[in-house]
Amino acid sequence: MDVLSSTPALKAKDYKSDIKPIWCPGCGHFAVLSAMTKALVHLGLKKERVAVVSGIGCSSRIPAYLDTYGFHGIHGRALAVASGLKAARPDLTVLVTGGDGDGFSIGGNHFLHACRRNMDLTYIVMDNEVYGMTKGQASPTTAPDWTRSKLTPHGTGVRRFQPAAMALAAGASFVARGFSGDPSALTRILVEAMEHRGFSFIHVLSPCQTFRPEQKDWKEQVHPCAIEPTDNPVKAAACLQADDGKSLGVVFAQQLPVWQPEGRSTAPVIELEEGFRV
Ligand SMILES: Cc1ncc(C[n+]2csc(CCOP(=O)(O)OP(=O)(O)O)c2C)c(N)n1
Ligand code: SF4
Repeated sequence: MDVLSSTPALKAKDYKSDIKPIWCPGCGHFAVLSAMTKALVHLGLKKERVAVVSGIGCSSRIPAYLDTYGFHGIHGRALAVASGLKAARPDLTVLVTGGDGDGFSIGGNHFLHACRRNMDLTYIVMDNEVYGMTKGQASPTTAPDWTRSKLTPHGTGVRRFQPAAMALAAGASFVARGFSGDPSALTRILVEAMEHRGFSFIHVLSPCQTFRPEQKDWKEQVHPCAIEPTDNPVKAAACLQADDGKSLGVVFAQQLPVWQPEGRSTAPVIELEEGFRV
């Protein structure tokens, strides 16, 4: 069955909160928000069974725009918070959202260890190769010769971080790339990612209209991934290493051991605090 034509109990708008996004007109993040609500519709998830956790950035505002449980956290710490939540409440579907700055700069170490821990989380990174919220500084995915930021007038001169290849190498059990300019395909990827048991990483190309206007050309540059989804990490790695960063689709999906702590802490917070007292 086509994931976009199922008959839902809730509609996409039911998953949206009353808060209107304050993103710039044309920001790619609008389409990602919309794809997320459509994926939730398809999976028929009850709003109270879903939690969306983020860090800080334009992309990290997403929890406020959804009528699910949400936590708009601190910069780079979304995966730490989400992992704690999933450990305590394995019954919830936990989604994590953020940007390339949030996830790969300050949050880079959490990213690597979340991949290898392989908890059942879905991590959606909206990559616009810039820090949008703080007005256009270079991020780890910015090309070394991008000179439009006053902080790096000669470019960073530093090789780009390769999010999908890194996720695979670090142990993520589902790796895909989507594009905000193709929201239907992105919705399908999100559905697959949320159905996958384990850590799903979705690298979403999501242009910043304001600080990277040239990214409007991405719609001419994206193309389908060279391989069908594989459970062979060597094949997936070869594909991603040869990749231009603009190929779309699910690259890798494999059932790997999922880390989930046994039992739950029953200690009240006051008792835990006591344990840390010096
Ligand atoms: C500890 C800390 N350091 C720096 C910042 C400033 N800061 C806020 S958002 C952000 C980067 C946002 O970029 P990205 O995650 O790529 O998201 P976008 O805004 O592009 O969607 C930075 C550096 C902060 N809020 N907290
Ligand atoms: S600054 Fe860029 S990322 Fe932020 S809302 Fe505007 S277009 Fe989107």
